[in-house]
Amino acid sequence: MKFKMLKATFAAMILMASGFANAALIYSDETSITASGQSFSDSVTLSELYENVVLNFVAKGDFGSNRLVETISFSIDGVNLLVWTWDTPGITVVSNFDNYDVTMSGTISISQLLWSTLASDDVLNFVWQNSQAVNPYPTQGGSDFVSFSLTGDIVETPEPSTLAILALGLIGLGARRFKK
Ligand SMILES: [Ca+2]
Ligand SMILES: [Ca+2]
Repeated sequence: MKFKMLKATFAAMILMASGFANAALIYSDETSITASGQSFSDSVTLSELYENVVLNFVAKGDFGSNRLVETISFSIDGVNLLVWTWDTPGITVVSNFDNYDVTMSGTISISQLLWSTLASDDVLNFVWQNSQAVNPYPTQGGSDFVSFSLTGDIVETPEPSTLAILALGLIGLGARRFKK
């Protein structure tokens, strides 16, 4: 029983030291493909600290016939995170209409090292770019679009007062154990 309590206290201390983590949406967008060689850009200002940041990316449309020229690329703050076409390894590809409409989807984990660089100024600039050969074909295989979301665990840094209360609690616990 005593050992269990000690273990629980220890776990609580580690949790406090590392901060609490909550998965949250940082940014998401879905844009229809309506032009050849279309591009997209937007930016978001960060108001939280994040870790374990993940990019979920989906591109549906004319990426299916010529892997050398029908590609999409995506970057944050000028750092290229993907260049995809129908035979890119590690992504899920579904053919909706031969040579004219495929759905490509995948997940990319952003390392903490890269994230700390990207988030250092609290602003993220998103850009995706279809190559010129990617044309809109809404009548073949349905409408074409690019969608993505960026999610991460919010790092909540504990208030100093919370830490003080925890420290007092631990001292109290220790004193009680010592008395026995
Ligand atoms: Ca094409
Ligand atoms: Ca289509």
